[in-house]
Amino acid sequence: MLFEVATEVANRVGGIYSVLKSKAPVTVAEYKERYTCIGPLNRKSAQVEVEELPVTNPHIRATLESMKSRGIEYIYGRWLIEGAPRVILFDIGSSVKFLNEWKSDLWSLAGVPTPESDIETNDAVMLGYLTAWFIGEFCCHETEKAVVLHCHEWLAGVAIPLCRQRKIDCTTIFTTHATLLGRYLCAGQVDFYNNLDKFDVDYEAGKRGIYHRYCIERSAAHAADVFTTVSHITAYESEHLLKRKPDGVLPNGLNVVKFQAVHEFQNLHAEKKEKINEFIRGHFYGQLDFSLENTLYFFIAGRYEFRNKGVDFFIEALARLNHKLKEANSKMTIVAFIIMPAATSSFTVDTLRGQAVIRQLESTIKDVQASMGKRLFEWCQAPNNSSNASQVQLPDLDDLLKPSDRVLLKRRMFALKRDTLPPIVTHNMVDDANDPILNEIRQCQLFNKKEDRVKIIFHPEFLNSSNPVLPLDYDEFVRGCHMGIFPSYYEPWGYTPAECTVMGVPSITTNLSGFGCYMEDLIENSEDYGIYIVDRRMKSVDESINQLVDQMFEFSEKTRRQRINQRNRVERLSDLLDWKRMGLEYVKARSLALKRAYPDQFKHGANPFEINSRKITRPLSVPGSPRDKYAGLMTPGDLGTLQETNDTDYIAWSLNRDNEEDVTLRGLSVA
Ligand code: G6P
Ligand code: 1S3
Repeated sequence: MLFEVATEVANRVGGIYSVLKSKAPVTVAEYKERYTCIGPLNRKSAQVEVEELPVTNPHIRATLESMKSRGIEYIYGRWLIEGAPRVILFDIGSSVKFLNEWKSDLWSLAGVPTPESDIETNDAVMLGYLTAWFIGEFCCHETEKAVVLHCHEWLAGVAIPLCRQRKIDCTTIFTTHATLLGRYLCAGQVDFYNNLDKFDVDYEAGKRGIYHRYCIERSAAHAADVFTTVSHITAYESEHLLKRKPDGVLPNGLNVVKFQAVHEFQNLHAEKKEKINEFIRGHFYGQLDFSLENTLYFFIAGRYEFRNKGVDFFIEALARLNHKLKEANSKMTIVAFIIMPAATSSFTVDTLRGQAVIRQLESTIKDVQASMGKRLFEWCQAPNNSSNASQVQLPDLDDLLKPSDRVLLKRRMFALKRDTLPPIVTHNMVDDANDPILNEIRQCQLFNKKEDRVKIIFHPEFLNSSNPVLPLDYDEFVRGCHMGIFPSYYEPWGYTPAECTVMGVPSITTNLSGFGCYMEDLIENSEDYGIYIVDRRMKSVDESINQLVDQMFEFSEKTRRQRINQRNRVERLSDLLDWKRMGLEYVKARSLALKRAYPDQFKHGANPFEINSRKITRPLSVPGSPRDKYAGLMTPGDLGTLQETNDTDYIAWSLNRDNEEDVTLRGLSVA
């Protein structure tokens, strides 16, 4: 039986939701009804994401009924996503009466302090105790099958030390998708990667007021049978900040949906780009003096973490690119979007007005077009205009365009006039004067001036198709763009460039992101495949920014044909990111967890999947373990550390690749 616990089960917040949702089809295919996700109940999202069902498994039912008899509320049902996994969502509020008792237990059990005022930590404690309660009782009922408890991130990690301390008959996996300290340290002005081994972790956590959270994270990492992260770079970070070397890396995959015909995604690009063009016509109304045929759309998107997500780099690089394009007399214009949610009150009047005046103009032109067409039709039929067989008379513009049409058109054209520059932000910001993105744009003077070859648009809200200004879902927007730019400083994995890849959109990432390192390890000449990687490890800040500028500039010089070819190549990489491949690392992690918890039940020296007990079932697909370093058959974990399942040694990973033996498996053919 597999239970996966996270705060983002049926509740979209960030990356972990994407992991669980996209992974569901492969996990359900392997575990079927033996797979259940556990999370806190958020009624608003559960209403649309979960269909309630009666509990069929007798042991789960008995456990939940017993919890209910002590006042615990929950929802059991089917998560309405592909794979339809079963979910148990605990109403955390119904356990508040136990909170103080649990907090004091956590203190005496693990020395983890939990201050009164930290609501997030209180929720983590309640979710952890509810999960451990559930698993403890469930394991008493279920004596036939082995139980794997897989918790994601510190917010869902409290259950792990509890299970260990209570000696519950299950095996545990803890996956961290980022470390708390890493995120905090990187957000400040710290040379993080060069000092990883030097930080006084308790002091640093205490200084930032997150010591108690850090304790939860660290205890989950240490108490788990198997501890994993999402990338090598985060594994390296965890080793130093959490003081346990992860047993393996579970890279994030995507549920890749292939089109029947290859050209279909190219058509989608053209279709969605036209939607973005419409928005641009409105946004730049009255000042659209650049050709949309020679315009490229770049974007950065994600959680608003100014330094961690590399927005500082992006804006500085755009300013330098602007200068370079002007110097080169380039005919190209770059429109760079920043899609990051911030506190706003509404769309600006100018933004709404821009879209309105363009739509009015469009609709007036349609009307005028229709009446001109009718007049032209009538003119051509009129016998007077074609009475002479050898000569026909065509109408003048005045015959077709009536004075009333002219007045209407002029009014629409007057409405397009404006003295101000096209805005750099689409919304009214709550704290305009102190917003880091706006201040950086101001400092770099990227004001959408006529002479600028790089224009900038900050949309401080996630996209959706009911947006009145840019009515596109995020996926559609990505398809319509030419390039995604994610120069992150702190990025344990980074779904954004991975999503670009499966949609056939080139992207720029860094060798400080899990995704960037993964691709760099897999593909030689990744730039040819539309995966550009900025070196933020060995280069100075200035050099890295210049590298980013060169990559963007080089892209701007490509012809349309070259861009189309590159999109085809990028799209071909999507198989590398498919859960069908990435999911094998999860299989290995579970296998290792079972092996550690029940060593006697594995025959000595035999294949770990050849199981000597009816308690543990064979996984659906046993991961391959290619030995040939240069074969294209490897699984992602062969770059990683989940080697114990295959009875080989841990392969250490280091930031400085020059000092490392060649443990990577380059040369994978993706052509
Ligand atoms: C797709 C379409 C082509 C279109 C092209 C525009 O490939 O199939 O019909 O010409 O996109 O590409 P661009 O890079 O200029 O947006
Ligand atoms: C984390 O979310 P984030 O954007 O805060 O988890 C994601 C899923 O594993 C990961 O892709 C991302 O890099 C992490 O940073």
